[in-house]
Amino acid sequence: MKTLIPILGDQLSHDLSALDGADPDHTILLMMEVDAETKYVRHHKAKIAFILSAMRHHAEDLRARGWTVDYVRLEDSGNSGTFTGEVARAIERHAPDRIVATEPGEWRVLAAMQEWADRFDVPVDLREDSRFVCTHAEFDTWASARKQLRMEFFYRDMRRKTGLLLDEHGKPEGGEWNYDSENRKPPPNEPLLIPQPLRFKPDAITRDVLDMVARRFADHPGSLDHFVFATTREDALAQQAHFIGHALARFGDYQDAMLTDQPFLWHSILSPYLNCGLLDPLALCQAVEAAYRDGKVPLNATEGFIRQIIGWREYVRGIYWREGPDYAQRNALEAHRPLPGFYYDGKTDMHCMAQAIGQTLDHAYAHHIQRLMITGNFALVAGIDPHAVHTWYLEVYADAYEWVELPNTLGMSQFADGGLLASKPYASSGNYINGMSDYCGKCRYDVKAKTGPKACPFNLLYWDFLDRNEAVLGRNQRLAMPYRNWAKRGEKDKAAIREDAARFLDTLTR
Ligand code: FAD
Ligand code: DLZ
Ligand code: SF4
Repeated sequence: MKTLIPILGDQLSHDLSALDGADPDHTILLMMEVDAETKYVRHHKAKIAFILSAMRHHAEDLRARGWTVDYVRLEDSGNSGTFTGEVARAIERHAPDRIVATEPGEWRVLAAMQEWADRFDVPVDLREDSRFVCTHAEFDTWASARKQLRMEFFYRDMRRKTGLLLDEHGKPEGGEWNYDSENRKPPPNEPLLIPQPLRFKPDAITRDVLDMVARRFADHPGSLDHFVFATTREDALAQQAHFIGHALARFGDYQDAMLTDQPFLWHSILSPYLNCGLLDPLALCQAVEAAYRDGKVPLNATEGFIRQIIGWREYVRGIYWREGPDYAQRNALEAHRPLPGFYYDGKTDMHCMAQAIGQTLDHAYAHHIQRLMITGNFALVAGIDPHAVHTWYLEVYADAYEWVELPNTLGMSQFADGGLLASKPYASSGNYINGMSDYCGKCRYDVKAKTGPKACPFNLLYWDFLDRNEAVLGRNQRLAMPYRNWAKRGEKDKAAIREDAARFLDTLTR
């Protein structure tokens, strides 16, 4: 029986469920570079180059392991531009008896794949993606039994399921499930000790892709000048080992810290590789646990890192698939302001925003707190349309696929799902940013000023945000204290904040 197995750009794993039981002698693996995927949002140039180069390297790797790979390049003549069109052409070329595929990471692509059986009159076996710790059914069972879907309890179940960081009695290593209270220190004053991620010199395959992307996607955001991503499994594993050896020990301590012109700090920079399939999340967590058991890294860093992967990463995926395709349309705070232009060029005199956006355009990377508490926080308190914010995050990060980006942006960062994912909005004044970074000392605004021409825009917008959204947020217990503080302010004071905030917001749309 001849089998056609399409492999998508984020399915670059050898243990893909579609390959289970496949016989290399009777199987054609189909890989497709298609316009529709490169253009459904205006992806950062480096994101496109990373995915296409990783796809081309993976095809070589598969061939070296004995598979027959039919690889369609973006500029091949006759390329129809869509997955469905390319599967149709491959059916003509190979006349397969059946199609086997692993489910995709987006509702949009799933809808297209679900039509293949009818459209092509070939049986389609669409398999669950086994590269995640939690299955769809397990997440549904967990979520159905609860009123509130809090990550912490889900995470404990994933610890029990994987056996990660459990002692011999099945209890959490060290006695606690979560060591966050030992994490999140302000930035260290020792820039010379900051480890830098490995930089991978583009090989001939990557150089070809970079040239093509520069030509074809010149109007997309971002730069190709700093492209140093790993594009093979071997190199991604080298970055994994480098992170564990040089940065992991202080990952927990400085997880939330931000420093001018230091894009990476003690973060792993592994999300692009995990999400496209070059790295395996469970194997990564096991390697991290092994470093702890060998006494090389402390428990707070180990637990903090593992929580991000088997906790947050799995949890947001569960939410994405459970909530359905209309999740992307939610707008609980009815925010409708357009995304300011400086999200695409970094030209703003807010130093924190210029830093987070600037490094995003350079590297297609920003770490979690920059995404959540700088660019996300600003969009939230400024009342930007969450769908526009979602589109931006999906475009600009090399690790962005809808299953992981959407719940993080729309739910966690913009509170547009009304609190399904986060128990309160991640909104803050400049004070938080000042505490976790060195940004404010280099800014033209004064982080201590609450009103007036030098007032930090985050200060104005934070209170204005609470004021504007009191009808929806006023009864949130976790916001009781700030609302009490707001209520205590005199009317003159409140009016000054509202006026200054309105004046500032006006500059965004002009
Ligand atoms: P590290 O800080 O080293 O963390 C280790 C790993 O934990 C990451 O590689 C990632 O796989 C996982 N992780 C950590 N936090 C999360 C989280 N909240 N959700 C899922 N996985 C997590 N992550 C993406 O992979 N793709 C996205 O498109 C994406 N969009 C985001 C949008 C917003 C608004 C926010 C607030 C967060 C987003 N994240 C996204 C989560 C997180 O910011 C990135 O995973 C992280 O910054 C990647 O950098 P790193 O590999 O150096 O991570
Ligand atoms: C993101 C992306 C891009 C830019 N290009 C391609 C492509 O040409 N071919 C491909 O197979 N995948 C690409 N991808 C990743 C897909 O968008 C991703 O696999 C789907 O959204 C399913 O998650
Ligand atoms: Fe950002 Fe305000 Fe600090 Fe400037 S003063 S860096 S705008 S938080």
